[in-house]
Amino acid sequence: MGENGSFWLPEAASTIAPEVDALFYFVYWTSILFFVGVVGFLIYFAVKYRRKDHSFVPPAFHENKWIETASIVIPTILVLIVFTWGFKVFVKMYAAPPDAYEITVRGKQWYWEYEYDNGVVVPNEVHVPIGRPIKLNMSATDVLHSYFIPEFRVKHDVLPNRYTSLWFQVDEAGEYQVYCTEYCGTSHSAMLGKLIAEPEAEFQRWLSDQNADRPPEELGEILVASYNCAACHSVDGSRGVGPTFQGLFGSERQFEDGTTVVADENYLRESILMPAAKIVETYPPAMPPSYSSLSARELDGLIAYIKTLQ
Ligand code: HEC
Ligand SMILES: [Cu+2]
Repeated sequence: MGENGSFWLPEAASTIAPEVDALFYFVYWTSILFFVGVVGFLIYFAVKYRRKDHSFVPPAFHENKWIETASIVIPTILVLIVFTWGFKVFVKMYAAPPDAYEITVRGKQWYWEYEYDNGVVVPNEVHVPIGRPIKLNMSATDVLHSYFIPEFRVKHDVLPNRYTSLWFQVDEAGEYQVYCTEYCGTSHSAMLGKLIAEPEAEFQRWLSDQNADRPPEELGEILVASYNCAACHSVDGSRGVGPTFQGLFGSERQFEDGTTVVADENYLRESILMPAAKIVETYPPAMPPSYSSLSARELDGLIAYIKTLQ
């Protein structure tokens, strides 16, 4: 339980959590109000109208239309409020914003496996950036599991034969407990994971460190897919928005300005970090400059991979 948790609810750490709690407290306090009201009147009437002596015969009594109408209308209104309110929060909870950062989650006996879009796979300890929506695309490789983070008020079944998802956004750095809440065999209770929410820069650093022991060519291949280089560069010789990577390394490049160069590691490096420096002849200067922040390791990987495409 976090420092802001109460004695019965854990800390409300995600952006949706306060909304879930508000609805919960509305239902809770109206229930308390009605419980106290009903029991209060019950006691009051039991005392007030108790039979005072044995010869007493109560007078004939008719219903009160106002009380009957009120006892139908008021609960109906309350139920409708809870329905519309609940429906709104439900929709918000299950429709992830389109710009959400997506992580693949696999429930396994008995741990959670996470796969990031750059191919990093980590067991049980997931790092996420704060301040932006995170969407978990989940499936199980064996039996039913269920993904639950109490502090975020999100929970969803994880199934072997289909995808489910949930999303959340955390705005403050912290460490949270992930539970499996669907009995999944012997070590179900040990299926505990950790979620670490941290600032974007720290998260990116962590993420690139995770690739540390992957061979560079393999990392490069993954990055070409995850950074979407493949949208413009083919690896089979066909012409796309950009030149193909096949046969690129070691070949002579012709540029718009008439100069030429033999494509070595330094040329590839420059082409990725500063695409506008040299424009390949017959191609538009369409490559985005967004790769200038790639880590040295990612760059090495991409270059190593391009070198394999002869
Ligand atoms: C939106 C399309 C687009 C994307 C995405 C893109 N590129 Fe390019 N790239 C180009 C174009 C167009 C050129 C040719 C013009 C130029 O030289 O800038 C090019 C040129 C290059 C070159 C020099 C190629 C040659 O034949 O000399 C390299 C290397 C390269 N890109 C690597 C990458 C890598 C690695 C990525 C992903 C991290 C990437 N590109 C993503 C469009 C793209
Ligand atoms: Cu489980």
